[in-house]
Amino acid sequence: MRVLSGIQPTGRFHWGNYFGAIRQYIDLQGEPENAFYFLANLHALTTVRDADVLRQNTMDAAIDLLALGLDPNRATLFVQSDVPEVSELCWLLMTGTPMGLLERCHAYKDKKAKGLSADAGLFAYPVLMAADILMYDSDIVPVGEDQVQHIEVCRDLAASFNHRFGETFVMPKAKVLDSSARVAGTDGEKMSKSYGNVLEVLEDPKPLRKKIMRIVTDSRPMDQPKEPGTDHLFQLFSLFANDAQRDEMAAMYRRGGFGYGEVKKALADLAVDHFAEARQRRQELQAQPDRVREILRDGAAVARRKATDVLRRAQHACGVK
Ligand code: AQP
Repeated sequence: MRVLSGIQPTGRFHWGNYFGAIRQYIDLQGEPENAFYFLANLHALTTVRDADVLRQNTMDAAIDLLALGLDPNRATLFVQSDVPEVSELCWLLMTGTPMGLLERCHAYKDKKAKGLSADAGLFAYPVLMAADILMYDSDIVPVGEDQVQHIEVCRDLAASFNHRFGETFVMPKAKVLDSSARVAGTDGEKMSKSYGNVLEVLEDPKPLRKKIMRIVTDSRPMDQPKEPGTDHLFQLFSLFANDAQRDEMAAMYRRGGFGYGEVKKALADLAVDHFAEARQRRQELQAQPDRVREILRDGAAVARRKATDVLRRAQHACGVK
């Protein structure tokens, strides 16, 4: 049983990335051969167009994942482009991909709808993502809710390749955590780098507190009771709170007579505390870049061994070898 997931080094990780995906990576690690996690720098190229920034982001992302608890003795961590086989597999899949399937993918549709520019890389991104997954015979893909559609595309492409050329690919399944499938940003929309509404995981306490205090809330009078279930500030608080803290906060919402400033302060205290150890570990890792590079190099060697096998199988099946 192999778990695989990728994350883009497009900037520092935010709470959506952590609670939607990274936390699952850490929970699901066990044996390095069975837990593959990669930094999706080829995907990131659709948004990061500065070579130095992309290289730096990739290193930062590796350090952050290790600081947050990814353990190279229990998981394989690598950079996507260090396994070039994935680009060839992407092409093998691309040739059978209907345009209409990609036109329906919401990551592309949403960006277009928001007036953000899209290139062919963003349009074809679900096919590269399918190659990323199928390349390693992955069984389980832990992701946030926004990626479930892309896993469905991957399954469609695998099924159609298998149907045409004979059993080649393992059929993967998405794994989504209900409680944090879609983390809201500071404006209540999905937390997303491109929407500018993120709270970063390893941000220093002072600027983090400031951003939390600026979370948008409604303007109902303080004495009015409020429904916690539909409030994004309460959702964010719940990510960090234990059951007792959550119940107490929910009761306060229903009673009314409180200010959102109190909730924000409680959220900031919990969040700063939650990531304190990881912030410390990050500082230590930052001082050992060679060690981090070595982890990535070793990870790529393990991933590439598997990728070579699967690519050979796919090439053979479709007749290019
Ligand atoms: N708001 C979110 N709630 C839950 N999970 C989320 N993920 C991202 N945002 C949320 C999950 O994080 C993992 C990494 O995905 P990614 O590398 O594609 O990150 P992203 O989508 O690039 O993050 P952004 O901020 O949304 O970037 P832009 O704006 O550039 O697209 C995935 O498992 C994803 O589900």
